Amino acid sequence: MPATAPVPNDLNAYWLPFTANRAFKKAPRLVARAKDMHYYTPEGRAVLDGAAGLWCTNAGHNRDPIVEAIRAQAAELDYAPAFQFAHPKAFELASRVAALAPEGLDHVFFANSGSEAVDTALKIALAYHNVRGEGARTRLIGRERGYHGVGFGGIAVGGIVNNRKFFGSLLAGVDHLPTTYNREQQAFTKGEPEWGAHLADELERIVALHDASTIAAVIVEPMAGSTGVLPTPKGYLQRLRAICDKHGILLIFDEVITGFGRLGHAFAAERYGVTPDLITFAKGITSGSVPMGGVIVKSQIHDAFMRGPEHAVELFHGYTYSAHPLACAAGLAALDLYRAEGLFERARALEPRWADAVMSLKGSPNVLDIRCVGITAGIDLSSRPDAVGRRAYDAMVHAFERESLMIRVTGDTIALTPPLIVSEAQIGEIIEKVARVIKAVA
Ligand code: PXG
Repeated sequence: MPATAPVPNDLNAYWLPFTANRAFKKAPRLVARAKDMHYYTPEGRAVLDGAAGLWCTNAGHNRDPIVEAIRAQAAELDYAPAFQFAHPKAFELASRVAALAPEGLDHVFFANSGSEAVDTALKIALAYHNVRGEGARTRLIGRERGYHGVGFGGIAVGGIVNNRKFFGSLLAGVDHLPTTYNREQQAFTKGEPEWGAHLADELERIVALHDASTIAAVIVEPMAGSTGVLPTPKGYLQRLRAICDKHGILLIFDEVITGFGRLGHAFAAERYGVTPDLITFAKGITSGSVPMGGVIVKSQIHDAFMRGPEHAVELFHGYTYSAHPLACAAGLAALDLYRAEGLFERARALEPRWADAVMSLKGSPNVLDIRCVGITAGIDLSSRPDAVGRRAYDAMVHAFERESLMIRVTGDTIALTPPLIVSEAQIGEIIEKVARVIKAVA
């Protein structure tokens, strides 16, 4: 076949990420267009978005101000070298992000995804101890059932078996806190469970085992999204903060999902009144419209690098597309939109109504637990015998094909996380559709 031959309707070449490729290619699920709360299939069928894309389109889809900002930026400056040069919007966006972060987190390093943000944060943590003369602090502590993207650093500190077992021995010197989820103690809790703060004390055990002088950082999600919406127990993050302080360990909040309004605040750090040393973000920064991620860093960490000869690079790290002009333009427009429409406050105000709505699914067939916090929910279904993940997979397919609803599933858990513009009527619609889906896969 000549190299220029057209390849119409060929599904073969594209290897889809985190997807059952063979099943998908037998019955593809395509979306061609989107606006606000809906996708549209190539045939024009409207599909209600119960997942904000992949937890990212917090302002809804194809919002005019974001579309316009990207269009204008593409016409004005397509690319600027990220190393040794910069463009004005990179500074503007960094300042805006820092202003949203807790006091003291004043510096922003840009990446292009959550995975890159996590690897960046881990590397800054290691290098920070190094430049301070504590280079023996190389250990990184994550948590079981944590998800920190798919880079080698992220899967090493992450706590998902399938993300780890195929890829070798990963980073040396990583350890994990236990998961904070316990169904017996926490089932059907709205918001943060009462039980489980003591699990933070496991960090003391890890410190005793390895010695604090070998530990660089602890990384946790304030709410574990990917493994099925696991809100941290009341008081847990405060305890983690105290133990980290006691031992000179940096605390990283991975806010790739919880950032930009998902839990009713700019960052979950604000919701919990706990200030980490670094915050990773991605997804909602541009409302999913252009890839972007980054790390917000405490001044004292940033400043530790700012020494040595002034012509010398201080941190040997960065990406060709760090602070890409299109992403910066989209980010500024998204932040303007969040502010103009009060979407973080809206999420906070809607949370009780959302929680009541999702809890109404209690008693539906096979529902073992429902958790919710902010505008998110995780609904655990019992597994089909000998086919873990099959019931939720069937639910996802049925929701899309028969109920015109987009949901996310992980294992046998349904995750709901609609854009923050979701109306009360649309919340009702999502829940009615999910109720029918759960019955259909019983
Ligand atoms: N950290 C956290 C906490 C995440 O949730 C990443 C890092 C990695 O981000 P990137 O941009 O590299 O994918 C994530 C991503 C799901 C789902 O449905 C979750 C994510 C991505 C895709 C799907 O659970 N989280």
